Amino acid sequence: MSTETSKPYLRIATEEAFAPPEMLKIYNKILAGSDVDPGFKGLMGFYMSSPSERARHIMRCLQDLDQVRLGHMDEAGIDHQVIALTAPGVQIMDKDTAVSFSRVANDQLADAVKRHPTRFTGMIAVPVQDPQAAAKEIERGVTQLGMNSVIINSHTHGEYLSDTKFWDIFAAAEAHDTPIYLHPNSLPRNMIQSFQECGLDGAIYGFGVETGLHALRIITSGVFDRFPKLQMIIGHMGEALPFWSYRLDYMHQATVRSQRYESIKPLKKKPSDYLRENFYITNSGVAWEPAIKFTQSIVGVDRVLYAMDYPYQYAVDEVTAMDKMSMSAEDKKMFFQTNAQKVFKIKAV
Ligand code: 1DF
Ligand code: MN
Repeated sequence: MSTETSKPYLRIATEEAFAPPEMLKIYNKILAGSDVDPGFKGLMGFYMSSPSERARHIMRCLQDLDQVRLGHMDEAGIDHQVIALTAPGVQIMDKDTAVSFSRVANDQLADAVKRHPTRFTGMIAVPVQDPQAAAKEIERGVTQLGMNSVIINSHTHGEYLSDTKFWDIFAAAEAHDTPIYLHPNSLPRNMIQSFQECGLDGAIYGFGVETGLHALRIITSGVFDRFPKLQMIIGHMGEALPFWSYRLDYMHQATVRSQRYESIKPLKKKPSDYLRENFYITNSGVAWEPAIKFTQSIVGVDRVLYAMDYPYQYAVDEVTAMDKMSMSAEDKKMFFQTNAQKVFKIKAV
């Protein structure tokens, strides 16, 4: 029996990042300006200037959409990557640059998918700063570029998608049936100090806290009552929200009943119902069987997907650990392959 035909599943990694060299030029300009966003400086300012081996390796991998990346995928046994513009993407740029550069980035990613259709799928980057332009870019991504999902790197200059001024983006995503991957960003100005002073602002903790907050703000603002078919994806084991479900449901109801906050309004469903019906969860950065199984038990095996977070967490041994999970063959195939094929509408693998 050849290894090809005996493979029980394909491994599709769903939160993988790239950075066009042209975007790094724009980042360098922003970093050279005055009053640079401290989160951006601490994140991309670090990776782009650090002489450390980890940073240099990440910068090289991020900019490649051909042999370097494919070599690493082969080495780790990753059959297919779902690729998105790395955080903060265009969201750190001024509005006009974000509008024009998101098109450039999406064209480049679509070209790479054309070069390697069985290996890559692309997400659509959108200029959140201009919701109408973002909605148009979703339409262009779907109809012209063959892409079927959207990447948003959490807050945009401290603003959250719970604000109704952004809801044209949700309307477009729902209309085009494109799930939105809500990926972390560095912490906004008004939040970063107490995290950065102890070194916990990044992927170690701050990212998860802020992105979890963002997802919750989207839920509690009533986005899914207004757009019931909208689907979102969150990484890092749901940024811990599955673990919070019980308390969220209890306290949301208690807060509504006591009319404590104008902003906590009654919803049609419990917060955890939206988590179960409107979110897919990836295990990016969390190659840990107990957390994966717990999340499957909360949101269902059809809503938990594999992700590696290449190149930030390029760890070959983690793939082996995930292969070894004690899980039925059917559930493992859903986790590694079929859920991703369905959510991202992947045809060629
Ligand atoms: C890091 C982690 C950076 C993730 C990322 O993009 C990222 C990091 C700039 O470790 O600095 O996507 N991550 O998703 O965990
Ligand atoms: Mn990531």
